[in-house]
Amino acid sequence: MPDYLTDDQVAKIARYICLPGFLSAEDTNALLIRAKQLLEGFSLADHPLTKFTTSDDNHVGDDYFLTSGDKIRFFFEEDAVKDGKLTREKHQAVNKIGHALHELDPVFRAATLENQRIKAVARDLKFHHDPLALQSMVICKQTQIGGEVPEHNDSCYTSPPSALGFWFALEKCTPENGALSFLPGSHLKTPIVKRFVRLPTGGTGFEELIPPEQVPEKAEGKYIMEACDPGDLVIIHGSVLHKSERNTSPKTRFAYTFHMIESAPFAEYDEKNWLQPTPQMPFSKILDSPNVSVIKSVAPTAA
Ligand SMILES: O=C(O)CCC(=O)C(=O)O
Repeated sequence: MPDYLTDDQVAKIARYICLPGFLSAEDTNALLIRAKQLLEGFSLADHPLTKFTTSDDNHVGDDYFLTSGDKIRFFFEEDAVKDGKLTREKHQAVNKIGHALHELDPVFRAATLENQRIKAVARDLKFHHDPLALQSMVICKQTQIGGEVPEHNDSCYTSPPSALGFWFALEKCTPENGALSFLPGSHLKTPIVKRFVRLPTGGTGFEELIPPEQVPEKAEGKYIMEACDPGDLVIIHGSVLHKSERNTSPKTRFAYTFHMIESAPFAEYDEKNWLQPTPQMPFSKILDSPNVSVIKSVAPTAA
């Protein structure tokens, strides 16, 4: 008998599942308030004004980004920095906060590594033997200039691919402020064709996994938008294509997300990945004791 999910929900992880009201109003509010405190509190004094952009030819690759895996750092919206200066107040200029909130910040840690419901979901899904948490972020989608997140999937970390995204709405997410959309079934038709890696020449870039002439036609279909209320959790299969549009509305769209992957020896972590565990901060386990067996292959399965 699953602890938290229904059997139907477990079956749907081959695409994505939305769990309304996963976080209580109190817990959601605590995360939102904490995110806003962090935005108010960080210093611009030694900040390199790193922007977060997802376009292929201009991806973040500076040291501030590359060494952020075990820190809490602040990345600006593309349109919030002009001629080396912020065009608005810093708390309204940050695109995302990352990438070790779940390790370092007590409020985000409580919602992630110490969250009994997350452990129950990991046990119910049996998607991983011994899941690890990594890359936590608050995505702010600021008013008017909130950056779009182009179509992508999240399976870049391990061989075989094993990522699940846990994405929590902290505010109401609507078509106007950049709610997430998904391409159902894309996990079956879209092999992982490239991944975001550290380049030998420095910085980051995309490594092609399949020669361009062998890349199959793009998965066809209609994106489905998941409008969400604060506290809803969307669990995203690592191979499912998803995206979110630019926010030009007067309302922010704060969300908290982290990724869950399989550990060795069941999956091998890619040493080229931009995000590497450190001796001081290895990736933390989600479960107190591993799942005895997995019922979902980490490779995509039919929905
Ligand atoms: O929050 C968003 O708009 C995008 C999130 C996303 O793509 C992800 O968590 O992988």
